[in-house]
Amino acid sequence: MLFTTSVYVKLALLVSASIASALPSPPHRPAAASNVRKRDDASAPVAASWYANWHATDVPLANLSWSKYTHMIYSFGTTSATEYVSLTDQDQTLLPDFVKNAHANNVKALLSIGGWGGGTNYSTIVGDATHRSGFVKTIADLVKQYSLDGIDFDWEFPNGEGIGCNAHSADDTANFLSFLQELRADPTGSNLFLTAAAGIRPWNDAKGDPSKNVTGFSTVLDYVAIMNYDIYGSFSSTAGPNAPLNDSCVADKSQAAGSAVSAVNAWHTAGIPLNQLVLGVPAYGHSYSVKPAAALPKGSSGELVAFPAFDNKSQPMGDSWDSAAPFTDVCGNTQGASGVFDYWGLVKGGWLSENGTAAEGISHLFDECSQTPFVYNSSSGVFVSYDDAQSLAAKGSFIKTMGLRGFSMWETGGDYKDTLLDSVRSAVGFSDSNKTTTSSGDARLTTAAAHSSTMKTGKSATATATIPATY
Ligand SMILES: *[C@@H]1O[C@H](CO)[C@@H](O)[C@H](O)[C@H]1NC(C)=O
Ligand SMILES: *[C@@H]1O[C@H](CO)[C@@H](O)[C@H](O)[C@H]1NC(C)=O
Ligand SMILES: *[C@@H]1O[C@H](CO)[C@@H](O)[C@H](O)[C@H]1NC(C)=O
Ligand SMILES: *[C@@H]1O[C@H](CO)[C@@H](O)[C@H](O)[C@H]1NC(C)=O
Ligand SMILES: *[C@@H]1O[C@H](CO)[C@@H](O)[C@H](O)[C@H]1NC(C)=O
Ligand SMILES: *[C@@H]1O[C@H](CO)[C@@H](O)[C@H](O)[C@H]1NC(C)=O
Ligand SMILES: *[C@@H]1O[C@H](CO)[C@@H](O)[C@H](O)[C@H]1NC(C)=O
Ligand SMILES: CC(=O)N[C@H]1CO[C@H](CO)[C@@H](O)[C@@H]1O
Repeated sequence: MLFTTSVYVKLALLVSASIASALPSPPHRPAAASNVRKRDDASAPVAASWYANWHATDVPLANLSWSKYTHMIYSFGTTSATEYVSLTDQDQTLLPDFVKNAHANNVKALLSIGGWGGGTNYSTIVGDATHRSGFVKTIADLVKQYSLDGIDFDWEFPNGEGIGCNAHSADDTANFLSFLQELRADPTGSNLFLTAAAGIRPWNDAKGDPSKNVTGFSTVLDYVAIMNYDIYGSFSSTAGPNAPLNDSCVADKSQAAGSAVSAVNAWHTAGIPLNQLVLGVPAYGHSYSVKPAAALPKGSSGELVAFPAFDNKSQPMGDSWDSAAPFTDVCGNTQGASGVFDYWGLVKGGWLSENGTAAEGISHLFDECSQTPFVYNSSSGVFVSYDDAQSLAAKGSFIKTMGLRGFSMWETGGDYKDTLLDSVRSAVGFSDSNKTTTSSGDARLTTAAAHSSTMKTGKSATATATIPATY
């Protein structure tokens, strides 16, 4: 997740009315060596979450609702141009415990490498043949040492500065693909569950624009998780939805900063099959300092505004996981409070009742276009854009309708009594008690195929209701 000004989010949105003429062919991978773990069924739906190691004390591994997940992603190992993947002392004990818990619950255990602050050396590593081989070997060794089922590559973002000091080059995306191909050619790498966490636009090409053809990645990655959050934040010119489902319906086109709808279209058009796309969903929201006249122009009994002006020099404190104490980030820059409210933080902080309704004295809006909620405290001037059970049900329905692979939630510990997790699981079609979906894998693939052909011809009557006309 992003906490600071990002060049990436300011990139022009790729608007494409035309649909890719060449649809991606089915994934092909090198033959599996016989002594390694059997690959997952390529259509098996995904209920995943990123587990943030820095919240391990508050979110004990033994307390997680393991039965509700298919994949769990330990976050983060960081990139290093000398040792390739760096783990901390804490990871030496926490990661084995994580894997043990996952396997005891029949959940695939992945290690995520990178993250907002941990990807500074990705470009250096994948940009050099010796380093690429070293990275492959390091991953193979880590997988064996920790009994991992897979690796998640969270590079934020190729050919960009990311947090501000990422090494980057015009060849980043091409080198990333070369590296993944080399990893797949390795006997251990060939059988891993490999995923990438990506932004809402396909990885940058050599010119710094979203790539038009990332088909090659679909043959080496099991899925790409689109991190559809931080779409609005402290870096934006107004407050707005953290994780919009849709942005083609905004009243003012300048408010269309990205969404699940436009991101899925962009990645699919660039060549990733729908059933290899996972929607990243947040269990948190962003806060802003907003004056009552901007948030509630028609007075306290009028409707809350979704895109009010805010004071970017006065970042409110988020919940108790946030801190006002300045710290120095990996780039050497001083950072303050993030203003992040986890979903539990909104409940425990008195914004929401346990059932998710806004507390007495708190203004609330469920925005139609973004399908996300907002709350506002006019006494303190704090405005929060977040996700709740209703917005996650809308995202889950979208995942199901589009035939996406599933969801992945940032972060495991953000929820309150599984309110968000249960909502998105149920809307995607997972049963209450176990990991299977209520609809069969075949039905999901049929749906995806129908969407693909509709996108090509633009003609199917049945699909017009579910495929957005514009993105
Ligand atoms: C974890 O679960 C145990 C046993 O149910 C409980 O006593 C403890 O309070 C829980 N810890 C947290 C941080 O939720
Ligand atoms: C996209 O890339 C794939 C894999 O590299 C290639 O086979 C295909 O021809 C490309 N498609 C287009 C339209 O350039
Ligand atoms: C805060 O907003 C002002 C006015 O829109 C803008 O000039 C400035 O760059 C913003 N600061 C940050 C840190 O985004
Ligand atoms: C997104 O908005 C467009 C334009 O209003 C609409 O046609 C489409 O159905 C919406 N899609 C979803 C998934 O809400
Ligand atoms: C939600 O909880 C609040 C506070 O307990 C209560 O006043 C309200 O009636 C509840 N709403 C629903 C829809 O259950
Ligand atoms: C709303 O703001 C008032 C005044 O700062 C504060 O006393 C109250 O606790 C706030 N409510 C919430 C839910 O943050
Ligand atoms: C899992 O859920 C499905 C659908 O509800 C049910 O048919 C099946 O018996 C359940 N399996 C287990 C192990 O609970
Ligand atoms: C070992 C290594 O490669 N470290 C570098 C990773 O990137 C950061 C940020 O650019 C550098 O400061 C490190 O030297």
